[in-house]
Amino acid sequence: MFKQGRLTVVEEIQRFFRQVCSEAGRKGVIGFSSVDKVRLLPEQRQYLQAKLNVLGSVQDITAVSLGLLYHESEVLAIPAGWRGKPETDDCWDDYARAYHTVNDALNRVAAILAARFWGVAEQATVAGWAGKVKHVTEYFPHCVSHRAFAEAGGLGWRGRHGLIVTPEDGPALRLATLFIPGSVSPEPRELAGCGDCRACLDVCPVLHKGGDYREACRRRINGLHLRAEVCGICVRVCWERIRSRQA
Ligand code: B12
Ligand code: SF4
Ligand code: SF4
Repeated sequence: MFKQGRLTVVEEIQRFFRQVCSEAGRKGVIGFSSVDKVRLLPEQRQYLQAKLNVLGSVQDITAVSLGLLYHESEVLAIPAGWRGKPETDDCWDDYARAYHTVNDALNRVAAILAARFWGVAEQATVAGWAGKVKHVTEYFPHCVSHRAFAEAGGLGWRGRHGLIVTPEDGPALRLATLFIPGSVSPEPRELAGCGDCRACLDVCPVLHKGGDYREACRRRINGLHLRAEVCGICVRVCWERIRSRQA
């Protein structure tokens, strides 16, 4: 790993990240992986290659996974059990608003880090397409999977619902990825995994559809007509499980 002054680049990024997270008023988690070692869909590898051209002909590129956690009140706005549609007295839309707030904060944090460390950032999400997209696969050529890098960087494990589950706060976070020149060796992290828990599978009928759950989830989210492309019931249920393990 290369050094810059007394701190390694990793330590410097971690320190800087903590500072910008605290300015954004959110807790953050960060992880590092080698871009070459992460398995991506061919269309996402192609998208990434084009994006990385701005870094020139560097040999090694490190993916820096950035996660910003939701506040507890935002997670508690999600219904605690399955709900077919919003009810007049629930606060589900507060979670939808938080989706925008966290995405904006993440995009800002990623842009600040990209400028400081000569990198290029992948924004939090492909937002505002929900009305135009006819099938979930239409998203894939226009982004890289943050989860693939977050998993490789040890931010968390891939839960049974497909999301990244962190020991800090379960899946109640949003992700972005920064790509910087240079190579790092990822720090191994102790991750408990799902064990015998199946709470997300029990709560969500969509997750029983195997690989097809992605398209079924997209349709369900569209049908909810919340203020953002969210549902999040699997997030809430999992978050509660992880919290109860910590108690
Ligand atoms: C498209 C999309 C959706 C679609 C499809 C979801 C999906 N599972 O793919 C819809 C609209 C349904 C959706 C729903 C949700 N989403 Co969404 N979504 C995305 C988006 C924009 C792209 C995801 C993507 O690339 N999918 C492609 C699949 C194939 O990727 P993957 O499963 O990670 O697999 C990778 C590797 O495993 C490997 N791989 C897998 N299969 C194969 C096969 C081969 C042959 C190869 C070579 C490689 C390979 O390559 C893949 C791609 O790199 C990301 C943002 C981003 N840029 O990452 C957010 C994201 C995944 N969503 C997120 C969230 C939170 C949600 C929701 C909870 C909505 C909400 N907030 O209420 C639900 C949960 C659904 C679920 N259980 O997964 C978060 C996840 C955070 C976390 N903790 O993990 C993300 C990362 C957004 C963010 N910035 O934080 N989402
Ligand atoms: S709810 Fe349980 S099974 Fe589902 S991802 Fe979380 S820990 Fe794993
Ligand atoms: S976000 Fe998708 S996977 Fe999660 S509970 Fe809702 S419908 Fe199921």
